Amino acid sequence: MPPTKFQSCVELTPDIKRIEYISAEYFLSHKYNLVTKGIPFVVRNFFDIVDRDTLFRFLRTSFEGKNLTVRSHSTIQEYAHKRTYSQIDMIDYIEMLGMDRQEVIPYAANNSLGFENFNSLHLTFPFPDLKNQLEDPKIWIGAAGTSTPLHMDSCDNFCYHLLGSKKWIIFSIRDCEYLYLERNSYGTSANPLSEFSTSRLNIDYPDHETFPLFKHAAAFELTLEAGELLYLPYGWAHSVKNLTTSAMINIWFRLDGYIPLLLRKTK
Ligand SMILES: O=C(O)CCC(=O)C(=O)O
Repeated sequence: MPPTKFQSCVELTPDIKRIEYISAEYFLSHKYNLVTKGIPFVVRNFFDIVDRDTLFRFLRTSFEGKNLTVRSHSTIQEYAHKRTYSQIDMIDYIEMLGMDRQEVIPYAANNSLGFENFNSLHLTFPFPDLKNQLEDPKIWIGAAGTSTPLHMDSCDNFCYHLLGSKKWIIFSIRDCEYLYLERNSYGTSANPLSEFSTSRLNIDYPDHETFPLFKHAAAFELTLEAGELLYLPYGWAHSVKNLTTSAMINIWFRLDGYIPLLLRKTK
C-alpha cells in the first residue's frame, strides 16, 4: 500500500521555483535552508554544460566493457508490472540515438554511473557527509519520446540535467491520495531507497470515470534544460518524458533526521 495520509504542512507552491544561479559553495553552506521546506526547486546554471559530443565520448569511455541496460514498456501497466529489459553496448546505443527513427527506441534508464564518473563531470553533491549512505549516481539517457510514467519514490532526489530537454509533471506530496498509487513489485528490495509506488493512472489521457479523485490533484509542469539541477523531495510523485535526446544523472538520498519529521509521512 502507498502511504495515504500526510500532515498537511508542506507549503503550497504556485510554481516550481527556478533559482537563477547559486554556486556549489553557496549550496553547500545553505543546503539545509534550501531543502528543509520540503518543496521542489530548480537551480539554473548549477554546473558546466558539456556538449553532446564530449558527453557521449565520456560515456563511451566510462561504459567500456560494461553493458547498458535498456527498458521498454508500451502501457503504464506494462511499466508497472511487465517492463522488459535488455542489454546493449553504449557505443551501439549512442549510434541508435543518432539515427532518424520512426519508433521510440528503448530507454537507457537508471544505469549505475559510479561516483568516480560523477566527479569527473565536475558535478557536486551538496551533502558530502551522506556519501557513504547513498546509492550510486544513476544515468538516464533516452531519445525523444522515451518516458517514465507516474510514480512516487521513497527518498529525496537531486537530478542533474546534462543534455536536451526533459518534461516533468510533478504532484505535491499532499496530493498523493488522489493519484491511485500502489506499491510496486519492483520495490521489494531490502534497500529502502528502491521502494517505490506506481500509479494506475495514465496522466496523458486520464480516465476520470475510473479515477474520479484525480481531478483534485494539482500538477506542476516543468521542462528541465541542460545545466539545471532539480531537487525533488520525498513523496512528490512524478511523470517524466524526454522531449529531445537527453541525458540526466540523479542521486537518491535520505534526509531523515534533517527534514523535520512533520514533513514526512504520518505513521
Ligand atoms: O528521467 C526519467 O525518465 C525518470 C527519472 C525519475 O523518475 C527519477 O529521477 O526519480
